[in-house]
Amino acid sequence: MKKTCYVTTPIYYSSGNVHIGNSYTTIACDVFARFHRSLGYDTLFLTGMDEHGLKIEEAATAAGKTPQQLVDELAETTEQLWKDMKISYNDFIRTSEDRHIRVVQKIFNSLQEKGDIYLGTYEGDYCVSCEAFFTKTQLNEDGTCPDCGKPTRKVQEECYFLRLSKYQNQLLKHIKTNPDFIQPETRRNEVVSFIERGLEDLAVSRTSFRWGIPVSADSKHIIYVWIDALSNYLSALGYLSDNDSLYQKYWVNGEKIVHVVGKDIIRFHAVYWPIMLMALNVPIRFKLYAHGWVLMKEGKMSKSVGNIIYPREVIARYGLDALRLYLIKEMPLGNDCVFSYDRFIEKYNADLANDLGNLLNRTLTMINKYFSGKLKKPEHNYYAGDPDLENVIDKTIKKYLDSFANFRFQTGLNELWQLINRTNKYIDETTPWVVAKFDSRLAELNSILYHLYESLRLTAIMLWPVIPDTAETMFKEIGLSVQDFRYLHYGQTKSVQVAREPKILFKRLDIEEELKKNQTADLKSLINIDDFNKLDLRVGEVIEAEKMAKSDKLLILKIKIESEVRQIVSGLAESYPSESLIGKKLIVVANLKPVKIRGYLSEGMILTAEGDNLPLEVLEVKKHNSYSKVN
Ligand code: ME8
Repeated sequence: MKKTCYVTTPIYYSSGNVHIGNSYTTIACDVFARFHRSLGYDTLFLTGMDEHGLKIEEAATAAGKTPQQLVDELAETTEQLWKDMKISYNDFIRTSEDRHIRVVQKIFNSLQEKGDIYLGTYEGDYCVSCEAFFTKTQLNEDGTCPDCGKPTRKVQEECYFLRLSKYQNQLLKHIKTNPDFIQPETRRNEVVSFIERGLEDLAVSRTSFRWGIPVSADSKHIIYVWIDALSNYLSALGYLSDNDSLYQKYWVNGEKIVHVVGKDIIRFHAVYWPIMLMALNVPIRFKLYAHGWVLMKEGKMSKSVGNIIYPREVIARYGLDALRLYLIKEMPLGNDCVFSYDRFIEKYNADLANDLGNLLNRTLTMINKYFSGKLKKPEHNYYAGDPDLENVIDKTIKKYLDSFANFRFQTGLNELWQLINRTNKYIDETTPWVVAKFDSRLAELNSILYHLYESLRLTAIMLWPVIPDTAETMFKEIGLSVQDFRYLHYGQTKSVQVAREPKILFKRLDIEEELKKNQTADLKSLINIDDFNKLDLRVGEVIEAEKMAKSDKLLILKIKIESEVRQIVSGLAESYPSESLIGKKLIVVANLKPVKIRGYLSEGMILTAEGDNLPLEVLEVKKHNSYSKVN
């Protein structure tokens, strides 16, 4: 029987928020699933959507839709995105599906029958945005949510609780006897100290909204999102349903079970989920990998800062594999990584265009030029450096197998790039173009190119989980009709036939050009008309202008707005001689709080245009005067 592997992503909130950060989780799981499939594991890869809760109910009302309509639309767009990103999931579970609802209700009932869920009263502070309750000590000083900083609401309601405290010691024991249960170790230590501080029973139902799964015996209560959401990992396997064969195969008797989550949701997976399983007598067979965040230079991606990058925007410009490789190669397990277009383009040129693209192109060109596309396995080595290259290949394969099996993709890829670079160096050392000048050295030339070929072939196989499209193009180019992963050893190829006209896989990008294209991407976040209406813009006529003493840039202007004369300090001196402004009618922000600039009062701001190495230019009106409206 084949070994099994069950890998899951978190289920995404139905909020249309799939950006490059949370797509990292899904891509990483895809790499893990493909890797295990390539090794012959019977792999089940689950992803899906977390569709219940107050936030979704409110978003649907605001959009004039029913919650079901809203989540249906978002599920469709998300699934399409995953398909376009070559995510090889086997099942897409949605928490609004019957197959899930039935199981969650049974889980809840069974925990209640056992006495592990009981009815009580909850009093405390609730954050709608994070759908989380907080104790007084957890809130920020001003009473706002410690996670998102938004205001919290005081609530007091009857609700059901899950007895966490009862399982505290059992959970600690499990974590301590299974050191690789939570990885990386830093996250494991955080979880242990959280549990050691003492677990409070967890509120697991709500009566304040309707969009969710009702407790079957007490339907005014809705089962709170985490019990609902976490159960997806079992409901998708048919647990507690008529046909639980997947549950038996992948969970009870499975070889590998891996949940992958971002660091912000570790507690739910490392504490609440295993306790639910203990209470249900389901064996805790999973490992938890907690990854860091994809950040921007300024910090977190957020709608209010306006710095969110969506995968489609990157893919449209640089292709899917460039995005997949960047995210997987830049993210060390457990830490954060930073996404910036300058680094992205730099890595694109270095890793893809130079190192990998060149190796493929140089090798295939030479096999074509010297041997009309065909090679034979050499009978022995000729060049003294051959064993070294063969050793590097062997070592890389070992490290790749070990690190990818343990979710350490960055480590594995760094090794793989060392092999690519070693192979490029091997070309420079062996100088095939010199060897080719001697008919007597044909067998030696064949051997050199065969070494290059084998290195490329194995590289393509190891790259397949990460950049499947590129690897498959490489397979075609090097004449592999099937992706035969069994031959993950040097020297397994008997004869070679490569494509006669090699393709250029990745063209070098001009960094300056590309960064220019991104400038519009630096737009500030969206504002609504109410925000805009807060600005009081007026036409003002410059009646006096003088340069500020000891300043190259600043002018002190007297500006007449209707009957009032204002003093405004503006940085126009390098672009306009002071007298040239007199009489100009400019646009002024008239309700800016007055400030002192170098001791001079400034009561407003002049609107200007800047950029593209041009001098600052004031925005001027010709016909209108200071009684005209500006909007
Ligand atoms: O948490 N970088 O859903 P979600 C990396 N529904 N990962 C990020 C990220 C970033 N910038 N931003 C978010 C939920 N994530 C729940 C899960 S599972 C039973 C329920 C990750 O849509 C985040 O850490 O808010 C999480 O792992 C995943 O995206 C989904 O987040």
